[in-house]
Amino acid sequence: MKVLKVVSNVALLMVLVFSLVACAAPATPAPAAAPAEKKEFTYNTMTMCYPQLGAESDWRTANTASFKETAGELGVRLIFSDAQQKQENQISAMRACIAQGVNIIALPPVVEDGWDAVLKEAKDAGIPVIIVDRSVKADKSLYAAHIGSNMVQEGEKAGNEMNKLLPDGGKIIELSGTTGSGAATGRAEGFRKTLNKNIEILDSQTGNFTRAEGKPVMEAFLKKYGADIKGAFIHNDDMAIGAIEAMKAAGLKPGDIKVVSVDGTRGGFQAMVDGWIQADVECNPLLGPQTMELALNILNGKPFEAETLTKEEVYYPDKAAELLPSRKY
Ligand code: GYE
Repeated sequence: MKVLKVVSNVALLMVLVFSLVACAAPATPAPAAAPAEKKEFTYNTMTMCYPQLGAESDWRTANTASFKETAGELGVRLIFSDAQQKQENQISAMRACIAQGVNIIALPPVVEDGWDAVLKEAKDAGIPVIIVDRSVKADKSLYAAHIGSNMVQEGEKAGNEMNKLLPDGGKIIELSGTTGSGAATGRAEGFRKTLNKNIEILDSQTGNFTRAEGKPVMEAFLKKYGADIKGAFIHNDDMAIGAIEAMKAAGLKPGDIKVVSVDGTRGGFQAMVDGWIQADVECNPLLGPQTMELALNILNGKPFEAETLTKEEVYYPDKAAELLPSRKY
């Protein structure tokens, strides 16, 4: 009985309170536009989706490690996948993340075109997207920010190095990155912009950023153009390492062909120590910490940079041995 009474008293009280609130409402209207208290994200409450494009190079391995390690250190929940260099896999991974209701997506796009539909799906679901590393050709309203390297500038640096290495001009070949990727397109463009007129690009083929594909492409170049090749612009260190194997097999000595490469991985540094690469344009894969900080700012409505470009140098054989032990990737 006693319990019942308490219950009925509570019920009565609640009716009273509700009617009071209801009566009071018109007198002191709550500001109609006031949003419900917005929760502040912390690293511990943030879920980030990272549909990685593949595992094609040492650069990529370091980039994956940077995201996984940073997430582990900060307590971010990271949903990671590997698309094996296939755009359709990246798109399905993104769709799965959207369906799961992640807070934010960081996308390293394998190629530049073809992202509009899935970016729009993310936007409609209220999930901001940060484009990481390579660029996309999509309307800027479809993503929140981009963080990565200026690929055109990397190509320009490579062109300057080739000019210095072949002051009297000569014929060269280009081993390019994945066709249609922002990295390959930008590097090719910047390179051609700065290359001296007395240097002729005999041929350009893709090696898809891998050692395995870089080697046969170089073999074919050597067969076709032989001693005419004075220089090689190679879009990453992994393909350069594959190409060096082909050069060795063809009986060439370090420096016979002047090689300008990109990335600045340990493998690239070792090739400089061994005399095979004459200049290595740095491209920094360690984007995890900056991307997660950016993500938190975006989610919390704080000011953030829509474009963050990584600071990068050019490395040469003379310092390679000294710097190699301190290289992080
Ligand atoms: O140079 C290459 C990797 O997109 C910057 O992709 C990246 C490039 C990098 O496979 O090694």
